[in-house]
Amino acid sequence: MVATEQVLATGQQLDTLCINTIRTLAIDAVQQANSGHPGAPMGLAPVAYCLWEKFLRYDPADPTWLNRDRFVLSNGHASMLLYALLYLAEVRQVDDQGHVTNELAVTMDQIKKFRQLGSRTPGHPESHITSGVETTTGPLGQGVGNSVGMAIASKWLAARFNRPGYDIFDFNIYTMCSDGDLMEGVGGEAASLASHLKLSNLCWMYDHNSITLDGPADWSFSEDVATRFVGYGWNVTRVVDANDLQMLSRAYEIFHKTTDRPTLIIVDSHIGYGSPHKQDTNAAHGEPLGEEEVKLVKRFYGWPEDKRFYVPDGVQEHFREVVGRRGAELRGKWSKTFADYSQKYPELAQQLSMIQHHELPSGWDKNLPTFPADAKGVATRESSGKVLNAVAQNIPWMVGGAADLATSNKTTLKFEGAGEFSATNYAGRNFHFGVREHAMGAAVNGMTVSGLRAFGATFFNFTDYMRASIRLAALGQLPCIFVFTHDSIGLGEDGPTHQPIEQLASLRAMPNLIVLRPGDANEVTEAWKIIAKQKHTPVALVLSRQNMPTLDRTKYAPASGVAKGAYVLADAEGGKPQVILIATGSELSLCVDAYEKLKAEGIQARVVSMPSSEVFDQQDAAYKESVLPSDVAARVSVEMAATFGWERYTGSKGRNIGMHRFGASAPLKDLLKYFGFTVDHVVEEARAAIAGR
Ligand SMILES: Cc1ncc(C[n+]2csc(CCOP(=O)(O)OP(=O)(O)O)c2C)c(N)n1
Ligand SMILES: [Mg+2]
Repeated sequence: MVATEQVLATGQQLDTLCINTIRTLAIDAVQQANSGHPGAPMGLAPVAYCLWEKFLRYDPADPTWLNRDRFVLSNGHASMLLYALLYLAEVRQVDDQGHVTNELAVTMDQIKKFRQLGSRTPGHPESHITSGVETTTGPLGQGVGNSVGMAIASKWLAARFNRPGYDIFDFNIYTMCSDGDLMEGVGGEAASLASHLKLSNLCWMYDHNSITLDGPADWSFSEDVATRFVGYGWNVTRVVDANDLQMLSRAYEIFHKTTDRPTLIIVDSHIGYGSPHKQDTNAAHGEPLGEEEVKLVKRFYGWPEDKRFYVPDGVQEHFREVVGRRGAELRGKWSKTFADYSQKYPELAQQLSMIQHHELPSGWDKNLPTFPADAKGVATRESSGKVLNAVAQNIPWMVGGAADLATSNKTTLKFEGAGEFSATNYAGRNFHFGVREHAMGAAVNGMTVSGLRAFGATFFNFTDYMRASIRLAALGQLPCIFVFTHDSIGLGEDGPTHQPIEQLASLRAMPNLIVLRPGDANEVTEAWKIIAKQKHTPVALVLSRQNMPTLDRTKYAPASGVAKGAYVLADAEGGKPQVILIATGSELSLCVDAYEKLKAEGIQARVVSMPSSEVFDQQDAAYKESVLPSDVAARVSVEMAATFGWERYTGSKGRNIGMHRFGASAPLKDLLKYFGFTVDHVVEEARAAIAGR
């Protein structure tokens, strides 16, 4: 052998050794946990390895580097693939303050604790737990959706922050995905949006392994994916053997050369590559291989059969020398450029620091509107549109849009320079997500995880279409802003298909989500203050289509009480109520009217406005007691929605006015009467509560 061939041969051997290390780590971790999916990492290891080894611009020493390429594992069930890569590349853990530590994000100990309580290696990747995990994945389709938001963020940041000679942002998003990701509707919505926006920085690697959990993929999936994606406007390329590193490299190079659209690399792979069982049959594969098969597979790989969690000499070194060194060089170069940039454009550099840490610029709350008392009032969607326009002017990286309902949702940013985001203007701040609620949710998550304060809007009823994304925002601790208008039967004539009933209760049941349903225009302003301050919690802002009075705050308590989630708006003389009326949103003024009527009758009532039960629950016991004194059992909640959950605040003797069926198509005033949202009904229930009936 001549010297060059020798080098090549050694190089290839080293590649194989690295790839098989990833595979066997996945096999051993799943076996030890007696739970998990070894097959996908075994099939996909070369696809991920080729990317990390040759192309990914990523410095394991700083997983917070702003311009790092993002690797997203949308088929989150293959989590061990990601954990093995993070381990081998020695990616560092970032602490709660965002500082990079010397600790490894994934140690061998953590790999051995795969899927165990408190480990950094949960069953599916969770970005708030493990540094290097760019976004939380597992529900198929969400990761590909997130990756579209990340690609949007990269383009937006580049358009807003790059300056001649200073390409601060040009990062790419590489997303591994599976049959399930492409079967899920959200995957299709996201793909459609990505090509419409010509996101050339987005690459999906599709694991075309012809199998799903139930059996052969063609039991349920027989379309021509390539043709579908060509139809979307993607650049589609194919690698017919997942083990062919050369062809994989070529495919990644094609992606790099493609400047006008996203790229799909269809990779034909064998799930459980190397396993006599899994490879050739359609056996179920979401389970450990079993001791016997582990041995057979290791023999096939030329691996010592009895060694577990074996990392041969040279593997980690190779990652260090190649991935680590390239990453360090690239980041070093970038940091020098960024240092110059910071000198030249200190304001922009400072903004980037705030973006990275979800911090607010000083003066973020200046010029927020206050609204004078007005009996006719204004819909909260209207007042919210005004407040949003003020807040967004103060926070230049607040961006977003609606799922084709911007004029109804009132979310358009109208001030000078806001602009429309499009394939020809990546600097725009108004987004048109199209009638794609789910992809909007997933994209907003991806934009938020990239530092932007992104909002997405639709009718409240359609939260059901995007709920999985809202849930991942909550789980992944992303401060996303979801704006939902047409919040109840109050929307009127559109009828029960559009009238939310159970959505409030169901979103309130979701951990780490703040639901805010403000009760007048000034409460809207206060609600936006809560939203702006979030760093780890998404908010669902729930707004009305119909007008509601702007309450006279000289007569009633100031709206600043919203900051505590619930507050006493109007009180009994001496603060000793016989009955407490609790309301949110448009029902607040109804309770105020009932309160006045009760007062005229000599009944001592209190009105509590509770725009956010989550925020109220966080207050100390003394405050909660001051708002809802335990010795007042006569309580009435009023909300045009399912009453589920209100018992927590009204107690066993309380009464709940709400919706116990779907709504109806009719003018608002008829609906209010028909469903009992009248002053007389509230008064009647208040009397009944006092009487203990
Ligand atoms: C939304 C959603 N539905 C169902 C599942 C459960 N699940 C996990 S993997 C999988 C399908 C596996 O098929 P494929 O996507 O082709 O992945 P592969 O098994 O080939 O790795 C399913 C249904 C899920 N994770 N997410
Ligand atoms: Mg599959």
